[in-house]
Amino acid sequence: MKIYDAAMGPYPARVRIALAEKNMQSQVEFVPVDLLKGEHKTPEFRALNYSGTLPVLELDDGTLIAECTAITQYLDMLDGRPTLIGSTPREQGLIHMMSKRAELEVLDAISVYFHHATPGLGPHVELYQNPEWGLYQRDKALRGMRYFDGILQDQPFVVCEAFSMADITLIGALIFMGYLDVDVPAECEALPAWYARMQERPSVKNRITMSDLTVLAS
Ligand code: GTS
Repeated sequence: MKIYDAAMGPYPARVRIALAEKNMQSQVEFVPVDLLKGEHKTPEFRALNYSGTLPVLELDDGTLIAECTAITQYLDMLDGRPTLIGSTPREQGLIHMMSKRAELEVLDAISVYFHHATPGLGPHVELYQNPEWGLYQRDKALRGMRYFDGILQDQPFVVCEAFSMADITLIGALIFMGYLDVDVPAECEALPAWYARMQERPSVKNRITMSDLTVLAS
């Protein structure tokens, strides 16, 4: 299997965390794609993923699976013992819902803020920017964080009593925020406490970060 990604990217991190949780990193070859050069918007890359985004999983038979949720689902099901997407219909429904909610209300909103209201990936990649839309999405993300703070006041994980894909999606959002000037609202206590606990997990703690790349480049 190959995964086209950018090592420090918040969305790719979701799949890398899932791989580490499943202890499957050695089964994958990572193919780096340079976002700052806009490699993900070329016709060659769009032939792999119409949406022009990372990550993309390519199976040995050439099958292409994009979208972090779909990739995580595929990887989690491979051994027949899903631990991230839920094992009962109820768990699967709840985890899918909350992962989608973490995407819609926080992670994707932060991403829109980045691409529209900051320099984003630079002028040759960001061909259309709407700063007002970006700031609106940043505020949406702040509301989403307050929502998840409320959820996490009553339970240790985003869904039920176990770590899941829904936690991974929300971790992706906080990784993205860490690169930007967006902070968790000051009144939120459960969300930062949850994130501190998440960062103790080897799958999260040992991931490649921006500072690792800076060290490698120096
Ligand atoms: N819905 C997609 C998914 O879940 O996979 C979104 C993927 C996405 O936005 N990926 C980012 C991307 O390709 C990668 S990263 O910014 O997290 O590294 N962004 C580039 C762009 O131009 O949108």
